[in-house]
Amino acid sequence: MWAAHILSYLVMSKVKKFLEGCIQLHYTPTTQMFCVFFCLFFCHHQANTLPNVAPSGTATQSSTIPLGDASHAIDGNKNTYYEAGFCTHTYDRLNSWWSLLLPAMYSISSISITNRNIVGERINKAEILIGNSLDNNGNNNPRCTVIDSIPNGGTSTFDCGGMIGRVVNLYHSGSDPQSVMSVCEVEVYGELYQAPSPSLSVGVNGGSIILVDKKLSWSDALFYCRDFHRDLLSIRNGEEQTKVEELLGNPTFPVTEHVWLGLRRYLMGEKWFWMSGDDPNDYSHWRHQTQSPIRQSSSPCGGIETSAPFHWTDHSCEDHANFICFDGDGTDVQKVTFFSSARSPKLPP
Ligand SMILES: [Ca+2]
Repeated sequence: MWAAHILSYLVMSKVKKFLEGCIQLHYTPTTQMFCVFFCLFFCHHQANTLPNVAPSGTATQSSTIPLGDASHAIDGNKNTYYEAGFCTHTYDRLNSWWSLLLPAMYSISSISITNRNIVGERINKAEILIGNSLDNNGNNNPRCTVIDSIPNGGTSTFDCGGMIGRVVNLYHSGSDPQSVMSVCEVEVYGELYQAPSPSLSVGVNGGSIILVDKKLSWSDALFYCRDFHRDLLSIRNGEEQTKVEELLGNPTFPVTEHVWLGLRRYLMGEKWFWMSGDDPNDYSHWRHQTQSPIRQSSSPCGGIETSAPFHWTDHSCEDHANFICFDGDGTDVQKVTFFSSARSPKLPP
């Protein structure tokens, strides 16, 4: 009786494993339909129902040895023989990393990693990081877990509990004795949390300025820009002001009478500052030039008018307005941290 039960369990496990693998592999649609149908009976609804979103992203890594392209971890092929050309491989250097930039923000439930068939211990102690920051190549993001080990040629799944982000990294940190990052497949299971809105952009020195087709309060606009780009825009000189005027002069969608910039006034004072941390005294284009950039105002949130002469103005922080983000290389200055009780506690700062 018990022997029959154990045998039955073993057979069911094999069937379940086969069917789940069948669903995840890129077979023909008809074959996948067959697998899904039978999995309803055999898999006990334990198969990961969320899609693997990793192939929609772009993979990079700290360095690449021949045949070890970063994209091999998201090519859909779990072949674990390195020489076959379906695995990644960095050089043997400190702090090696592999990074995946997704096209939107996802709530990530789990990550599966397929290890090489030999020297699998190289993955030991690597951190799985998830977030929205691209600073330090994405290696400053919150940690999902530290990998203890993955068997040679095996696939292990790590629960990340719905962490939110569009950057997924594998990272050998400074305290980690391993130095080569090499994996054969990374699957990221999650659901769309927030997709970027349509936008219009122009290039500036070192990056681009992006007018977003979405209307948000000042603080939500700040979070949006920090999630999908670098920050709400700072205008640091006349050249950047001219670029913004070009952008606002020819919008391809209706825009509000003013759009948000990263301008903020100290609540207890008269001094305005840029959320990017850039010096607010370098350049200004306030309506009342004699009072700028230091003046008392009714509202601590600043933007720019969308018609000539494109003055900077303050408006109620709760106004839902379009806004301009900046994307590109970071400057030496430190961003100003902003907290909001309305922000979901699941979101990384
Ligand atoms: Ca692969």
